[in-house]
Amino acid sequence: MKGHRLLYANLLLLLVLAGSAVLGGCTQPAKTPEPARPPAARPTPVQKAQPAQPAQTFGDELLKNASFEQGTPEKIEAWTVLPATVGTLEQTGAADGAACLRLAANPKKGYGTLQQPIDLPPGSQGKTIKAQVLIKGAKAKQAGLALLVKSGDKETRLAQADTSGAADWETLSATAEAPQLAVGETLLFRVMVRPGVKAPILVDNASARLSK
Ligand SMILES: [Ca+2]
Repeated sequence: MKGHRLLYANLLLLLVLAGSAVLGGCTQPAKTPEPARPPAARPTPVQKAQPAQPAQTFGDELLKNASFEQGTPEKIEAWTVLPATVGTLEQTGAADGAACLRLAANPKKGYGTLQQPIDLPPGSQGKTIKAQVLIKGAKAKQAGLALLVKSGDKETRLAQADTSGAADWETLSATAEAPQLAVGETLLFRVMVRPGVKAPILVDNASARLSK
């Protein structure tokens, strides 16, 4: 009996194996799992075209005699040429109008300086003040433009731009937030020439304007 049971068991096993082989042959080969797809991107909401930011506009010229057209060669109207500087009006080679300013530093007295106070109209605080000037004849960093607040001997520089050494007229621009001036403080527009610069530096078309 034991031998029969073993035989049956073996037969059964064979049948099961054969059956599974047949069935396996009929069944579709298991599909290889597809690679996981990245989650579908959410449809991006249609971006509404943003209206272009309007270019910042600036108001009237705040400087007097901004193009150096008024004055005598040695007395330039509205501008102060500090004693360390030799400044003369030139009637040739101007970038704007008929005249420009020729500026040279006195090597014994430090920086050459040309400046004018800017009268800020009421309601200027928080607006942008944009200063510009054209300069010719300066090598890199030989001359510069600065906006500064002066109170007695104390000076606080708000913005500065230096020459890059361009061969022709170069525009220097400096912008700052219009300051709240306390009593005794003055906002100055200043052009500086480094000590010892011998080549004449020409200055023209200065400008200081407030954003609207
Ligand atoms: Ca001019």
